[in-house]
Amino acid sequence: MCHLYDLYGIKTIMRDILQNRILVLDGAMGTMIQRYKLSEADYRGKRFADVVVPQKGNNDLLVLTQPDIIYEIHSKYLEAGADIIETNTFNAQQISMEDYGMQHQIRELNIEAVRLARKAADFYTKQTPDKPRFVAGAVGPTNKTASMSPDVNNPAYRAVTFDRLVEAYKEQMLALIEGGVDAILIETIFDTLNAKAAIYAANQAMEELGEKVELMLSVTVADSSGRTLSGQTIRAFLASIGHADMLSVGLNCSFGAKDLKPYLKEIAQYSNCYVSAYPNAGLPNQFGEYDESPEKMAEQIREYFEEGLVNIIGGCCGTTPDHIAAYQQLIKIAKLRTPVSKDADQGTLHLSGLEHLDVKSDSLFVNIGERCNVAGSRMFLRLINEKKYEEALNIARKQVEDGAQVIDVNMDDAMLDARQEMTTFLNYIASEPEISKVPIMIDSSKWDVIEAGLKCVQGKCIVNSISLKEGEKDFISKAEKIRAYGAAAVVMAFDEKGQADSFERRTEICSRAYHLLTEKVGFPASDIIFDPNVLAIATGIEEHNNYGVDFIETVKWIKANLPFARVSGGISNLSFSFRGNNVVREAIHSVFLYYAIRAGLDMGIVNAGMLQIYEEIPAELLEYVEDVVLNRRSDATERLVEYAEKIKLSASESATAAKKVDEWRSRDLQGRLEHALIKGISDFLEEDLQEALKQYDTALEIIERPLMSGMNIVGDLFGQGKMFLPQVVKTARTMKKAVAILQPYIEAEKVPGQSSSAGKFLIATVKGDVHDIGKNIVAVVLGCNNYEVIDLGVMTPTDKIIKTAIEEKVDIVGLSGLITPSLEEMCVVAAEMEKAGLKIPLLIGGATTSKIHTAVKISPNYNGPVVYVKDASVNTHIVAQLMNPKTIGAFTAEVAAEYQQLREKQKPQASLLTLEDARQRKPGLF
Ligand code: B12
Repeated sequence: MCHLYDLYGIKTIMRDILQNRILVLDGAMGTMIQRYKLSEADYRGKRFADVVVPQKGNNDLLVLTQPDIIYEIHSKYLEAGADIIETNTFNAQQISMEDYGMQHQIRELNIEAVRLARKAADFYTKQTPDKPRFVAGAVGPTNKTASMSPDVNNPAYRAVTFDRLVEAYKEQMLALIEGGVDAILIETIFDTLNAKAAIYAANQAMEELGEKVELMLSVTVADSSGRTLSGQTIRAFLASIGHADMLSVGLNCSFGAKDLKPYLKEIAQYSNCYVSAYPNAGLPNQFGEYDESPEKMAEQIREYFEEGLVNIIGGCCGTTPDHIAAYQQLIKIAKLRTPVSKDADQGTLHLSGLEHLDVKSDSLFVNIGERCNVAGSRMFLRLINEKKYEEALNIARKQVEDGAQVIDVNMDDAMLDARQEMTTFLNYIASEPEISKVPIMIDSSKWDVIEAGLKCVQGKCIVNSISLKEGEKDFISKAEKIRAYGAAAVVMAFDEKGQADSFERRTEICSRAYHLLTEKVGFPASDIIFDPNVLAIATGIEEHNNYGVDFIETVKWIKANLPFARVSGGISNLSFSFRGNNVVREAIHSVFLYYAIRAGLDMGIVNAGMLQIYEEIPAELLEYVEDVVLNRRSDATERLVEYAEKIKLSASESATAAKKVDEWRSRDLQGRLEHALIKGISDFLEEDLQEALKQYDTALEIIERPLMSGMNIVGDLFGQGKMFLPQVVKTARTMKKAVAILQPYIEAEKVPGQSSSAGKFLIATVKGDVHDIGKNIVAVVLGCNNYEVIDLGVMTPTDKIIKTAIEEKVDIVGLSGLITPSLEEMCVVAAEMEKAGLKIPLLIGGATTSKIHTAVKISPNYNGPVVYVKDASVNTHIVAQLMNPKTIGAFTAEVAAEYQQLREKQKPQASLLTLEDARQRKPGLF
C-alpha cells in the first residue's frame, strides 16, 4: 500500500493541506467511553484481574483490555469525517498512572494506543487516498501542577518538578513517536510550566530518535477571566511557548464554543502558526452531562469559520461523531485563516509573567527592578539569610508597584546555597500574582543556578547572563539550553580575553556573539539582549573617563548593525564613585539614561527610587554631570567632585532639599499644582486645592485645567524619555489623591432636584490598557449627575463589556483608552456591539482617542450612535442630550453628519489624469 504521506513525508502534507483547507480533529474520547458503561471487571480485563488498585476510570488502560471499543470509537470519528484522530493516551505517563499503580506500563500503553489509532486511520486513508488521515499522540497535562503549591502553608512547595515532568513526558513521547504518530498534541494545558516541560521532552525525544513529528499545543482557560489555571493570560501563554516549533496552537475544553470565542480570537490574531479549537459541548449541567447538540454547536462553529479564526476544528468533552460530522459539513464555507507573518513580528521581544510584555523597537524604556539582588541590597540579603521570604517578597512587590516591568533575582552570595534559594524564592514569587504578573530576570554568574531558575518559571523570562568568557563551545551549549527552556538571554560583552571596556572591544564581542547565536544556535535576534557593560565613571583614573560615551556609542552601533537585538545595562554601576551622595548619583543616572535611551537603550536594571527627573536637575549640577557622563572636558571629574563636596558641605542634602521646597512653593497656583504632580508630591495638595477651589468656578474645572495641564506635561516628558515609568506611577498616585480631595466638592456641585437615576452608564477601560484616572473622573462626574454608573475597571475584555451591557440593560456604553493599541480595541468593541444587535450610544474618550479616529475607524463598525468625547465636563452635556428623547434624534443626526464629512475628507483623492490620458480615454460617442 502506498500512502500519499509515504511519498512526501507527513510534515509537508499536513502543512500543505492546511494551506488550502481546514483539518477536522476527532471529538471526545472520555465521554464516548462512558457510553459503554464499563464495569471494574471490563476495565481490568483478564490481564489485570488481580491488580490491587481499582481500575475503573482508567480509560487509557482500555487500549490493552478493551481494544475493540477504542478502535470502534476511532472508526466512528473517521467515518464522521475526521482528518486527525487522537490516541487514547491523555493520561498515559507515569505521574498520572501512579494513581492506578500502572506507572510501569507506559511504553506498552502508548505503543498499543498508536497501533489502534494508526490501524483505523490507515484503513480509512486506503478507502480515499486523497484524504489522508493523521494520528496525533494525545499528551495531557498530568494530574499535578508545577507552578502552584498544593500546601497552603508552604507556597514554595511543589508536588511535581520540571525535571520529573520531562522524565515522564519523554518516556511517553518516545513510545508515541516510535509507535508511528504523525504529531504530538500537548493538550488541555492548565499550567504553562507543565507545557514547557512537555515541549522540552518532545524535542529531546525527537532528537534521540532522529525523527521529527509535528508539535501541536492546546491550552485551556480556567474561567471567564480568560486565564489559565496557573494565572496566565492568553498573550502571556503565547509568549511562553513561542520557542516551540509548532504546527498549531489553540484552545480546548473549558467551556462551549460560544464562550471560547473571545480567547480564540486573541490566539488567531497573534499566532504565527495554525490555530486549532476543540471546545466542549457546552458546560456540564448539574449531572455532569454535556447538553449542546451537534446542530447548536455547529451554528457557533460556523461563526469561527466565517470569521476565519481556525485552521483545525474538533471537539472535546461531550462531543460525539455527530458533532464532528456537522462540522465537516461546514468546512466548505470557511474563510481560510493565514497565520500571522513571522517576518512582521521578528523585531518584537516577547516576555511574560502572568501577563505579557512586548518590547518593540519603538517601545519606551523598560525598567528592570534591581532590589531582589543579594549582592546589591543588604536588606534583601539579610531577609534571605534569615529565610524571611514573605518579607523579601515585599521588596519585589514594592518594585512592581513603583513601575518595575521586570524583576531581576540574584542569589549569588558565597554563604548561600544559591541554587536552592533561587528555586525557593521564584516559587514564592509564583504564588503572588501582583508580583508574578511581570516577567522575571534570572540573574547569576553560575550556570546551575540559572538552570534551576529556568525550571521554576512559567513565563517567558530573561537569563542574565551568558558570555564568551569560557569560549564558543560553552557559550553555544548554554544558549541552546536557554532556547530549549524558552527564555531570552542577556549577553555580556565579555570574551576569553576578559571584559570589554572600549568601544572597539564591546562591538567586536557583541558582533561575534550575535552571529554565533543567530547563525549557529538559531536564537531569534529579538531574544538577544546585549549588556555592553556599564562601568564606573569619574573614578579619577583617566582611562575610565570615556566609559559612559563608549557605552552610548556601542548602543548606537548595536542598533545600526545587529538587527533586532536589544540593549540593556546595570545603570547604578555608573555612579559608583559617588556612593553616599544620592543627589549626584541620581543626576548621573538620569543624564546617562537620557542619552543612552536616545541612542537606543531598550532596558536597564535600575533602582526605581533613584531616578531624578532630567528636566528638574538644577542647571549647574546638570552641566557638571553632563560634562562627566559625556566626557566633555578633561577636568570634568574634579569639577563634579568639588561640586558634590559643596552640596554635602552646604549643610547636608536635606537642607538643600528644604531650600528647593521653598523655591517651588513660591510659584503661582498653577505652577505649584503642576510641580506637585510632576514630582509626585502630595504633601501640599490639600492646601493648594483649597486655594484652587476659590479661584475656579467648579471642582471639575480644577481637574480639567491645572491638573490636566500637569498630567500633559508629565505625558510629554515621559514621551521624550525625560521621565521614566516609576516616576509616572508616582505622578498617577498624586493625581488620584487630588481627585479624591476634590470628589466631595464635585458631589456637592451635583444637579439639585433630581433623585431617581437619570440613566445607566457602563464605563470601561478597554482590553490591554491600565489607565484609569480619566475613566474614574468621568464615572464620578456622572454619578454626581444622578446617573447609575457600572464601572468595569481596566483591561476589560470585549465580551464582558457586551455581556454586561445586555444583562444590565444599560443606556450608554463609554470606552476609555490611552494607548495606541486601545484604538484598535475600541473598533473591536464597536463591531461586537453591532454583532450583538445593540443600538445604544457608544461614547469614546481618553487622551489618544480623537474625533477623526472615532469618525473614520470606530464609527463605521457600529450602526448605533458613536460619539467622541473630549473630557468629563463635556461628557455630561452629551450624555444629557443622548438620554433625552426630545434631543437625541437631532443630536445624533448632527454628529453622524459631521463624522460623515470627516470620513469623506479622509478618503484618498482620486489622482487627476494627465491631459494626454484624459484625451485618450475620451468616450467614443461620435
Ligand atoms: C498616568 C499615566 C500612566 C499611569 C496610569 C495610572 C493609572 N492608574 O491610570 C501608568 C504609570 C501606570 C502608565 C502606564 C503606561 N503608560 Co501611561 N500615561 C500616563 C499619563 C502621564 C497621564 C494619563 C492621565 O491619567 N491623564 C489624566 C486623565 C484625567 O486624562 P484622560 O485619561 O485623558 O481623561 C480625560 C479625558 O480624556 C476624558 N476621558 C477619558 N476616558 C474617557 C472615557 C469616556 C467614556 C469619556 C466620555 C471620556 C473619557 O475625560 C477625562 C477627564 O476629563 C499619560 C500622558 C497623557 N498626556 O495622557 C501617559 C500615556 C497615556 N502613557 C503612555 C504609555 C506608553 C504607557 C505605557 C505603555 C508605558 C510602558 N512602557 O509601560 C504603560 C501602559 C500600560 C498599559 N498596558 O496600559 C503613552 C501612550 C502613548 C500611546 N499613544 O500609546 C502616554 C500618552 C505618555 C507618552 N507621551 O508616551 N501611564
